[in-house]
Amino acid sequence: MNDPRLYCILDLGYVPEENAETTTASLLAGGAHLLQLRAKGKDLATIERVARRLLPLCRAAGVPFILNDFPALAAALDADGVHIGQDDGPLAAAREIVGPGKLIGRSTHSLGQARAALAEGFDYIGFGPLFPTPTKAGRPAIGLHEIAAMEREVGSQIPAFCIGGITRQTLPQVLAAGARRVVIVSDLLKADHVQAATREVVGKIH
Ligand code: 3NM
Repeated sequence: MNDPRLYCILDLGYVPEENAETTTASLLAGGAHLLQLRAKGKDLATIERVARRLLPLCRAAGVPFILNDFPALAAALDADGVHIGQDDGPLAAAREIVGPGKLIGRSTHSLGQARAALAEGFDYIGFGPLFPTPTKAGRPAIGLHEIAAMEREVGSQIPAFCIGGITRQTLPQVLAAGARRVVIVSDLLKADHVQAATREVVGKIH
C-alpha cells in the first residue's frame, strides 16, 4: 500500500451485480486507493463471480483488491487481501489461510480495539462508525472524539481508515478531527457521477 487515503467499497447492497464492473471502474478512475468487495447476505457463488470480474480491473489500475470476509475465497482468488470484523477470529487464523504478503484488515469500534488490532499485527484497520449509517445499521456511532488519539497511536504505525457515515458533506469535520484516511461507501456509490465524486474526495484528503 502506497500511502492510501481513500478506501472505496463496492457494496452489493447499493450496486446491482450487473453494474458492479462499471461502478468499480468509476471508483478506480476517480482515484480510489484500495477497493473492497462487500456482499453481505450474498451467496458465495455470487461473491466469487463478482470478485473475478473486479479483480482484473483493480490489477490494471494498480489498486489492491480486498475481499470482505471469506479468507479462503480471498486465497483461492489470489485477492490482495481480506477484511475481517471483531467476531471473525484472530489474525493468525486468517493469515494461515491467505498466506504471507496479503493484506489483512480489521474493523475496530473503539480506541481500545484499534490498539489491540495494531498489537496483534493487522496490516490496517477501519475505525468507526463515526456516524450512524444505514450501510451498517444498528451499530452505534462512536463519534469523532477518539480520532486524534487513534491516529497518534495507531494511524502512525499502520494505515487507519475512519469509516461510517462519511460523506462529501461530513468529510471536512472528519478531517478537522484528525482523520488522515477514510472509507466512503454509500455517498460515492449513490452519487450521480461516481467518478467525479470520488475524485472530489481524493482531492480533499491529499
Ligand atoms: N463498517 P457508509 S461502518 C462497512 O464501523 C462499514 O466497521 C463500519 O458505509 C465499521 O460510508 C460501515 O455508507 C459502513 O456509511 C460504511
